[in-house]
Amino acid sequence: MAETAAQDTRCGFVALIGAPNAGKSTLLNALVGSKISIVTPKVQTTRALIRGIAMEGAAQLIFVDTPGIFAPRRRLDRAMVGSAWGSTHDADIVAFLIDSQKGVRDDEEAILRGLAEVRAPKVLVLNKVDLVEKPKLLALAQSLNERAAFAATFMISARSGDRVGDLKAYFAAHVPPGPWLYPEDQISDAPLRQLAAEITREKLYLRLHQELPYQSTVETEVWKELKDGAVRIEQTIYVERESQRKIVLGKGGQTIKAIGAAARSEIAEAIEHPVHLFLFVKVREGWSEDPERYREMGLEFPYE
Ligand SMILES: Nc1nc2c(ncn2[C@@H]2O[C@H](COP(=O)(O)OP(=O)(O)OP(=O)(O)O)[C@@H](O)[C@H]2O)c(=O)[nH]1
Ligand SMILES: [Mg+2]
Repeated sequence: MAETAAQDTRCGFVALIGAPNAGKSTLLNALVGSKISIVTPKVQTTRALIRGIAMEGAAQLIFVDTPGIFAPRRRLDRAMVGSAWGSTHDADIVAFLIDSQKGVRDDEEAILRGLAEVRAPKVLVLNKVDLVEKPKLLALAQSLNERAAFAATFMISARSGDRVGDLKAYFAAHVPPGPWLYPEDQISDAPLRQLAAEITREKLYLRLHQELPYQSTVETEVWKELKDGAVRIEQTIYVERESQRKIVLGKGGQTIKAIGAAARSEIAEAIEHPVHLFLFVKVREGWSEDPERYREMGLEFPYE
C-alpha cells in the first residue's frame, strides 16, 4: 500500500563541493544520468547551485552541484564561493571531490579547514582515478583521512562512470528516511530558459580563451513556443567591453555563429523541440557589479 511504502522511502540532499575543475558537474550528470550541469576544461565553469535529482531504489537523492571553492577576488567570485559553502548548511551529506592528479593544494587546504565547521557527514571522493597510479591514490586517501573525519572514501572516475554506481548506492543508504520531495521522474528543478542560457555559456567557454569567459554572462530574454512546435529563443551575451564584443562576434560573425549552432542543437536535444536560436552580444560595462545579473544567475549579491 502507498502508505506503508512511503514509510520505507528515503530522501536527502547531497552537496558536491570541491576546488574548481575537480569534476563536480561531471559527477552530477553521471549520478543523474543526464546532462543537467555544464562542463568545460576551464576552471570556474559552474556559477550557481544546480540541483539534479535521481532515484536509487526507494531513495530520492537531490544532488547539489556547486561552484568551485577558491580564494575569491572579484565580487562574482565571492558570490560563487559563498553559494558553494551555503550548500553545505542544508545538506544531509557533503561530498568533497578532489582531482586525484592535482592532489591537495591551496584551494583544497582551505576547503579542508572549512569542512571542520560542517556538521553534516562528509564523504571523500577522489575523482579522475583514470589519470593516477594506484599507489599515489592510496597515499592521497590515507593522508586526507588523517586530516578530516570522512565517513567513507570513494575512488571514482566521474567521466568514465567508474565506481559512480557504488557512490550512488552509498548515498541512497545514508540519506535520512522520509518522503520524496519531487515527482519520481523529475531530474532537475531548473527552468528550461536557465538551462538554455547555461548551454550557450558552455559553448562560449569552449570557444573563448583566457579571461573572456569570465567577463561574460548569458541570459535568455525571449522564449516563445511557435505554432509549428518549434521554440524561438532569444539570448543576450553580456560582455564588459567593446573589444570583447568584437572577439565574441569573430571575423565576419564566425565565432558567434559557431557558438549559436552548437548551442542550438544541444538546446533542441534537451527540450526535445526544434529551436530557432537568436544570440545578441551587448556591452554592459560593470555587469558583474549589477545585482540584477546575480538574480538572473541565481546568486546572492554580496553587498560588502
Ligand atoms: N580524466 C578525467 N577527467 C575528468 C573526470 N571528471 C571530470 N573530468 C574533466 O575535468 C574537467 C572539469 O570538469 P567539471 O565537471 O566541469 O568540473 P567542476 O568541478 O564542475 O568545475 P567548476 O564548475 O569549474 O568548479 C572537464 O574537462 C571534465 O571532462 C574524470 O573522472 N577523469
Ligand atoms: Mg562545475
